[in-house]
Amino acid sequence: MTQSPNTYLRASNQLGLNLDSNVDTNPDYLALQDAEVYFYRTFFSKQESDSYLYDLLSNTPWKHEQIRWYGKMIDLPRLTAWFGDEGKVYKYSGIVVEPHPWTPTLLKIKQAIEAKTGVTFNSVLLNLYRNGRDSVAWHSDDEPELGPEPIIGSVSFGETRPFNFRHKGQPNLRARVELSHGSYLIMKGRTQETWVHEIPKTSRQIRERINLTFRTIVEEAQPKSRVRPRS
Ligand SMILES: O=C(O)CCC(=O)C(=O)O
Repeated sequence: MTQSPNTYLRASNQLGLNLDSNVDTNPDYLALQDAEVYFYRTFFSKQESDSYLYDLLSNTPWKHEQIRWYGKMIDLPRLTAWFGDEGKVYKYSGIVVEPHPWTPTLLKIKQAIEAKTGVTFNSVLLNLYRNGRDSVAWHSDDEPELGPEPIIGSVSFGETRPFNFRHKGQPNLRARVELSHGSYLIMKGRTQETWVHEIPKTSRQIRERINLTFRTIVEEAQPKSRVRPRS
Protein backbone atom coordinates (compact mmCIF):
# COMPACT_ATOMS: atom_id res chain seq x y z
CA MET A 1 0.00 0.00 0.00
CA THR A 2 1.37 3.46 -0.85
CA GLN A 3 1.42 5.93 2.02
CA SER A 4 0.44 9.57 1.64
CA PRO A 5 3.06 12.09 2.89
CA ASN A 6 0.86 12.79 5.93
CA THR A 7 0.72 9.14 6.88
CA TYR A 8 4.50 9.01 6.60
CA LEU A 9 4.88 12.11 8.82
CA ARG A 10 2.55 10.68 11.46
CA ALA A 11 4.38 7.37 11.41
CA SER A 12 7.78 9.08 11.65
CA ASN A 13 6.51 11.17 14.53
CA GLN A 14 5.42 8.12 16.49
CA LEU A 15 8.83 6.57 15.94
CA GLY A 16 10.50 9.78 17.15
CA LEU A 17 12.40 10.25 13.87
CA ASN A 18 13.79 13.63 12.85
CA LEU A 19 11.13 15.17 10.60
CA ASP A 20 13.45 17.97 9.57
CA SER A 21 16.16 15.75 8.20
CA ASN A 22 16.79 18.28 5.43
CA VAL A 23 17.92 21.05 7.81
CA ASP A 24 21.67 21.60 8.31
CA THR A 25 23.19 20.03 11.39
CA ASN A 26 26.47 21.90 11.12
CA PRO A 27 27.21 25.36 9.73
CA ASP A 28 29.62 26.24 6.92
CA TYR A 29 32.59 28.29 8.07
CA LEU A 30 33.25 31.30 5.84
CA ALA A 31 36.97 31.85 5.50
CA LEU A 32 37.06 35.65 5.83
CA GLN A 33 40.33 37.21 6.93
CA ASP A 34 40.20 38.78 10.46
CA ALA A 35 36.63 37.56 10.93
CA GLU A 36 34.57 34.67 12.23
CA VAL A 37 31.45 33.89 10.21
CA TYR A 38 29.32 30.73 10.19
CA PHE A 39 26.38 29.95 7.94
CA TYR A 40 23.50 27.49 8.15
CA ARG A 41 21.88 27.57 4.69
CA THR A 42 18.84 25.69 6.02
CA PHE A 43 18.47 26.24 9.75
CA PHE A 44 14.64 26.22 9.76
CA SER A 45 12.65 23.79 7.59
CA LYS A 46 10.59 25.15 4.69
CA GLN A 47 7.38 24.55 6.64
CA GLU A 48 8.64 26.42 9.73
CA SER A 49 10.05 29.25 7.60
CA ASP A 50 6.77 29.71 5.67
CA SER A 51 4.87 29.91 8.92
CA TYR A 52 7.34 32.38 10.53
CA LEU A 53 7.33 34.58 7.42
CA TYR A 54 3.53 34.79 7.33
CA ASP A 55 3.30 35.43 11.10
CA LEU A 56 5.99 38.13 11.15
CA LEU A 57 4.66 39.89 8.04
CA SER A 58 1.16 40.10 9.53
CA ASN A 59 1.83 40.66 13.22
CA THR A 60 4.85 42.99 13.45
CA PRO A 61 4.36 46.71 14.23
CA TRP A 62 6.50 47.75 11.23
CA LYS A 63 7.80 51.32 11.30
CA HIS A 64 9.23 53.51 8.57
CA GLU A 65 12.11 55.26 10.37
CA GLN A 66 13.81 58.39 9.04
CA ILE A 67 17.49 59.27 9.36
CA ARG A 68 19.50 62.41 8.76
CA TRP A 69 21.62 61.84 5.65
CA TYR A 70 24.00 64.65 4.67
CA GLY A 71 21.79 67.22 6.45
CA LYS A 72 18.44 65.98 5.03
CA MET A 73 15.84 63.67 6.61
CA ILE A 74 15.30 60.60 4.44
CA ASP A 75 13.19 57.43 4.81
CA LEU A 76 15.15 54.27 5.50
CA PRO A 77 14.77 52.02 2.45
CA ARG A 78 13.09 49.26 4.50
CA LEU A 79 10.71 48.94 7.47
CA THR A 80 11.99 48.01 10.92
CA ALA A 81 10.89 46.91 14.40
CA TRP A 82 12.96 46.52 17.57
CA PHE A 83 12.17 43.91 20.25
CA GLY A 84 14.00 42.90 23.40
CA ASP A 85 14.30 42.65 27.13
CA GLU A 86 12.91 45.63 29.02
CA GLY A 87 15.20 48.66 28.90
CA LYS A 88 17.37 47.40 26.00
CA VAL A 89 17.26 50.68 24.10
CA TYR A 90 19.10 50.70 20.77
CA LYS A 91 20.65 53.74 19.08
CA TYR A 92 21.74 53.55 15.45
CA SER A 93 22.05 56.17 12.72
CA GLY A 94 20.65 58.81 15.11
CA ILE A 95 17.52 56.69 15.75
CA VAL A 96 16.69 55.76 19.35
CA VAL A 97 14.33 52.81 19.74
CA GLU A 98 12.63 51.43 22.84
CA PRO A 99 12.05 47.68 22.61
CA HIS A 100 8.66 46.07 22.07
CA PRO A 101 8.27 43.10 24.46
CA TRP A 102 9.16 39.67 23.05
CA THR A 103 6.35 37.87 21.24
CA PRO A 104 5.85 34.07 21.45
CA THR A 105 7.01 33.77 17.80
CA LEU A 106 10.22 35.73 18.34
CA LEU A 107 10.95 33.80 21.54
CA LYS A 108 10.55 30.51 19.63
CA ILE A 109 13.03 31.63 16.95
CA LYS A 110 15.43 32.98 19.59
CA GLN A 111 15.27 29.76 21.62
CA ALA A 112 15.91 27.66 18.49
CA ILE A 113 19.10 29.53 17.56
CA GLU A 114 20.31 29.77 21.15
CA ALA A 115 19.80 26.05 21.73
CA LYS A 116 21.84 25.11 18.67
CA THR A 117 24.77 27.47 19.14
CA GLY A 118 24.88 28.20 22.87
CA VAL A 119 24.97 31.96 22.20
CA THR A 120 22.27 34.02 23.96
CA PHE A 121 20.73 37.32 22.85
CA ASN A 122 18.65 40.00 24.62
CA SER A 123 17.26 41.91 21.62
CA VAL A 124 16.48 41.71 17.91
CA LEU A 125 16.15 44.17 15.04
CA LEU A 126 13.62 43.13 12.40
CA ASN A 127 14.04 44.47 8.86
CA LEU A 128 11.34 44.15 6.20
CA TYR A 129 12.56 44.48 2.59
CA ARG A 130 9.30 44.98 0.71
CA ASN A 131 10.80 44.55 -2.76
CA GLY A 132 14.10 44.95 -4.65
CA ARG A 133 14.18 48.72 -4.03
CA ASP A 134 14.60 48.12 -0.28
CA SER A 135 18.16 47.63 0.91
CA VAL A 136 20.70 48.34 3.63
CA ALA A 137 23.84 50.34 2.79
CA TRP A 138 27.40 49.36 3.74
CA HIS A 139 27.85 49.44 7.51
CA SER A 140 29.00 47.34 10.46
CA ASP A 141 27.00 46.48 13.55
CA ASP A 142 29.48 48.22 15.82
CA GLU A 143 27.34 50.56 17.90
CA PRO A 144 28.83 51.16 21.39
CA GLU A 145 25.95 49.44 23.20
CA LEU A 146 26.84 46.16 21.47
CA GLY A 147 30.22 46.14 23.22
CA PRO A 148 33.52 44.87 21.79
CA GLU A 149 33.46 41.90 19.38
CA PRO A 150 29.63 41.64 19.28
CA ILE A 151 27.95 38.42 18.22
CA ILE A 152 25.22 38.99 15.65
CA GLY A 153 22.78 36.18 14.82
CA SER A 154 21.00 36.85 11.53
CA VAL A 155 17.92 34.83 10.52
CA SER A 156 16.23 35.31 7.12
CA PHE A 157 12.77 34.42 5.82
CA GLY A 158 11.28 35.08 2.39
CA GLU A 159 13.04 36.12 -0.80
CA THR A 160 16.72 35.22 -1.09
CA ARG A 161 18.94 38.33 -1.09
CA PRO A 162 22.73 38.54 -1.48
CA PHE A 163 24.63 39.72 1.61
CA ASN A 164 27.93 41.32 0.60
CA PHE A 165 31.01 41.68 2.78
CA ARG A 166 33.85 44.17 2.16
CA HIS A 167 37.05 44.34 4.22
CA LYS A 168 37.56 47.79 5.78
CA GLY A 169 41.34 47.90 5.37
CA GLN A 170 41.59 46.03 2.04
CA PRO A 171 38.45 46.94 0.04
CA ASN A 172 39.37 44.50 -2.74
CA LEU A 173 38.70 41.65 -0.27
CA ARG A 174 35.03 40.80 -0.77
CA ALA A 175 32.66 37.94 -0.13
CA ARG A 176 28.99 37.18 -0.81
CA VAL A 177 26.48 34.89 0.89
CA GLU A 178 22.98 34.19 -0.47
CA LEU A 179 20.68 34.60 2.54
CA SER A 180 17.83 32.24 1.74
CA HIS A 181 14.49 31.34 3.37
CA GLY A 182 15.24 29.76 6.77
CA SER A 183 18.98 30.49 6.79
CA TYR A 184 21.02 31.55 9.82
CA LEU A 185 24.26 33.54 9.65
CA ILE A 186 26.44 34.15 12.71
CA MET A 187 29.06 36.91 12.80
CA LYS A 188 31.43 37.05 15.74
CA GLY A 189 35.00 37.86 16.81
CA ARG A 190 36.46 40.83 14.90
CA THR A 191 33.96 40.66 12.01
CA GLN A 192 32.28 44.03 12.80
CA GLU A 193 35.63 45.72 13.45
CA THR A 194 37.23 44.59 10.19
CA TRP A 195 34.40 44.18 7.65
CA VAL A 196 31.34 46.10 6.47
CA HIS A 197 28.25 44.45 4.98
CA GLU A 198 25.27 45.44 2.78
CA ILE A 199 22.11 44.17 1.14
CA PRO A 200 22.15 45.85 -2.30
CA LYS A 201 19.11 46.99 -4.26
CA THR A 202 18.05 44.97 -7.28
CA SER A 203 15.87 45.75 -10.32
CA ARG A 204 14.55 42.16 -10.28
CA GLN A 205 10.85 41.78 -9.43
CA ILE A 206 11.08 40.06 -6.07
CA ARG A 207 8.90 39.44 -3.06
CA GLU A 208 9.29 40.37 0.59
CA ARG A 209 12.14 39.31 2.80
CA ILE A 210 12.33 39.60 6.58
CA ASN A 211 15.65 39.60 8.40
CA LEU A 212 16.06 39.29 12.15
CA THR A 213 19.42 40.35 13.56
CA PHE A 214 19.65 39.11 17.14
CA ARG A 215 22.04 41.13 19.29
CA THR A 216 23.13 41.59 22.89
CA ILE A 217 22.94 45.09 24.30
CA VAL A 218 25.57 45.27 27.01
CA GLU A 219 24.86 47.14 30.23
CA GLU A 220 27.77 49.55 30.04
CA ALA A 221 28.09 51.13 26.60
CA GLN A 222 31.73 51.86 25.66
CA PRO A 223 32.29 55.48 24.58
CA LYS A 224 33.08 55.66 20.87
CA SER A 225 34.30 58.63 18.87
CA ARG A 226 32.38 58.07 15.65
CA VAL A 227 29.41 55.96 14.65
CA ARG A 228 28.74 55.96 10.91
CA PRO A 229 25.03 56.13 9.97
CA ARG A 230 23.61 53.41 7.75
CA SER A 231 20.92 54.03 5.15
O1 LIG B 1 19.04 42.16 6.14
C1 LIG B 1 20.13 41.73 6.43
O2 LIG B 1 20.48 40.58 6.19
C2 LIG B 1 21.14 42.64 7.08
C3 LIG B 1 20.57 43.61 8.06
C4 LIG B 1 21.64 44.42 8.71
O3 LIG B 1 22.74 44.48 8.26
C5 LIG B 1 21.34 45.18 9.91
O4 LIG B 1 20.19 45.25 10.35
O5 LIG B 1 22.28 45.75 10.50
